[in-house]
Amino acid sequence: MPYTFFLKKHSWAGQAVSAGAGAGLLQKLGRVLREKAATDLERITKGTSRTREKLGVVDELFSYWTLEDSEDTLEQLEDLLITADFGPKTALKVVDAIRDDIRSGRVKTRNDVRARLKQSIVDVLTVSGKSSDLEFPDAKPAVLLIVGVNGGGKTTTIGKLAHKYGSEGVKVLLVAGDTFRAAAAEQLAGWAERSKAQLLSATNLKQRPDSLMYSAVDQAMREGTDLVICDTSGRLHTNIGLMEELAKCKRSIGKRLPGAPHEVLLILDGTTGLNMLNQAREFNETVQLTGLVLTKLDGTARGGAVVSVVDELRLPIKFVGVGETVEDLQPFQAEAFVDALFPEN
Ligand SMILES: Nc1nc2c(ncn2[C@@H]2O[C@H](COP(=O)(O)OP(=O)(O)O)[C@@H](O)[C@H]2O)c(=O)[nH]1
Ligand SMILES: [Mg+2]
Repeated sequence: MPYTFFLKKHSWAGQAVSAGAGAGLLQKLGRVLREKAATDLERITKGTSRTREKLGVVDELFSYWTLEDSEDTLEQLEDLLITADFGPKTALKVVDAIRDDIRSGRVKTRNDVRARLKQSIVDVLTVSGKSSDLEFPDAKPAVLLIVGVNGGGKTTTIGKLAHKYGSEGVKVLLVAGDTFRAAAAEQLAGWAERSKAQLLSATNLKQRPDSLMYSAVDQAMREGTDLVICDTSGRLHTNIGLMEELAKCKRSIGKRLPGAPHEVLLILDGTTGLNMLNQAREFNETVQLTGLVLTKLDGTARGGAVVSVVDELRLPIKFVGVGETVEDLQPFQAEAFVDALFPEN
């Protein structure tokens, strides 16, 4: 694997961070994450096996490639991409890009078409004008709101983020906004302890998550905390009442600190198929997402579906989860992801 390529190509640490005292620390963290990303490539490759098996047929298809029959091949390719969860619109877009290049003479050989396919997917995954880094503001604290359906990996991702930032000396406060289940606060408390982050959880059963988040931001402002990460209850994107509650949480954070939350990240379970798209639409509508985190890429992930989410909502994937321990979070890198789906033999 050309690890150095990824290190050179991506400026994880460089772009986004401009927070006053926190900036240096957060940039340093970026470097740590980037180095880690290289060594974990293998895990994504292992985890996306289900999608890759489906896409393995693509190479078979290309083995019969002739320029004269390219239209046939492209139609079959479109079908294959749809089977691999890309969704019809995105599959068509990817194939159209190749078609254009065949017409203009830029794509001629089997190798050309394969390379163009990969590039075409990388292009979809690279959201122009949006950083795949966390975008921290000048304001202190930076506030992240983490949302998603039940079991997607919200709390685990928060634990991993707390660990990464905490181990670099960033002062982190975790907010147990999943007030529905007592076990949820306990789970977050465990992560707080492991990552030596502070924790704020409801003191009584009546406390609503929006008021808890208001208090958390208030506390962070008073205590000079760098980063506040708010956990939320998992909710079905179809549950209007709960979705409205999420909007309230967001407003209440902004009431205490205008401009916050600075990032609203949707956690997507990498093993779900196209239902991801419906989830993403609804959450985006309710709380205006700033980015995505794709979890469980070490499992039987169906990576294809996320391509259509990025394509439709133009939201960058900021991180991928590749396991259950604190170390298993890495910044998203489109080239690496696509290489995992279409490995070079
Ligand atoms: N294999 C794997 N499991 C994960 C990953 N992220 C979360 N999980 C597991 O998924 C389950 C649900 O995670 P949790 O964080 O509680 O989800 P939440 O309901 O969204 O907060 C737990 O068993 C986690 O250990 C990941 O990247 N890889
Ligand atoms: Mg949770």
